[in-house]
Amino acid sequence: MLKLYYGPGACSFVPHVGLEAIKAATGEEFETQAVKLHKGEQQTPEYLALNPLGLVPVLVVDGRPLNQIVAICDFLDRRYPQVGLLPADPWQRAQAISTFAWMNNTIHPTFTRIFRSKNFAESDAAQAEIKRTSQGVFRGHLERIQGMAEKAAPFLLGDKLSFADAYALVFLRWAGLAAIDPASLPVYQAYVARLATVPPVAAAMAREGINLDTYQKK
Ligand SMILES: N[C@@H](CCC(=O)N[C@@H](CS)C(=O)NCC(=O)O)C(=O)O
Repeated sequence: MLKLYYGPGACSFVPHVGLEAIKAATGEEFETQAVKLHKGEQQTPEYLALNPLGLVPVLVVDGRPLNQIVAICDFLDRRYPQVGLLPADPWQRAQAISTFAWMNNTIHPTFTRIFRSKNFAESDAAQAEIKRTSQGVFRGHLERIQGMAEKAAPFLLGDKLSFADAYALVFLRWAGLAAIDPASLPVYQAYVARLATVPPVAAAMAREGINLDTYQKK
């Protein structure tokens, strides 16, 4: 049995979309548990037993917890290769993981510096500076994704929905929270709007109770 612990709108959306795609293609059911990050539910002893870092996502597979998005998604793809969430060809697969790893280990932590700047500096001035500089770096990454979206056919990695698409959607939602107007990235915005109508993506968004309307002008 598969059970995903997720935070609504958080990076756990990436394996969530994968699980919905697997369910649609194979009929494999999964359970979900929402974790209220703003209430600190990721810090309870029960949750820390699943992930000692106190982070979502966790995928519990037959009672065994698995942490880290890249590992979770690699596991899902290897267990259900027929769904095609990552390419089968070794070179194409490596290229897909290269993009996916960049999203997870570079773009994602850049947003964390904006969203949780208190974790990175003590003074208000230093936090504001981290936020400001990270916002510029984050935007640069989004522009690179926009370049990829220009060539989407119709998905980032070709003709199949992949984890990279789900991450791209998460980042554009986060851009809104970081006071970056998604309309200033029109090709990216149009690609994400299309993505949101793809059934596994729409199903994960509905369960998480999220939409694309996150822009907070500052
Ligand atoms: N490298 C981790 C990143 C996970 C992560 O940063 N999760 C965030 C949500 S997007 C979280 O749980 N934050 C809660 C907190 O910081 O307390 C992974 O790939 O799973």
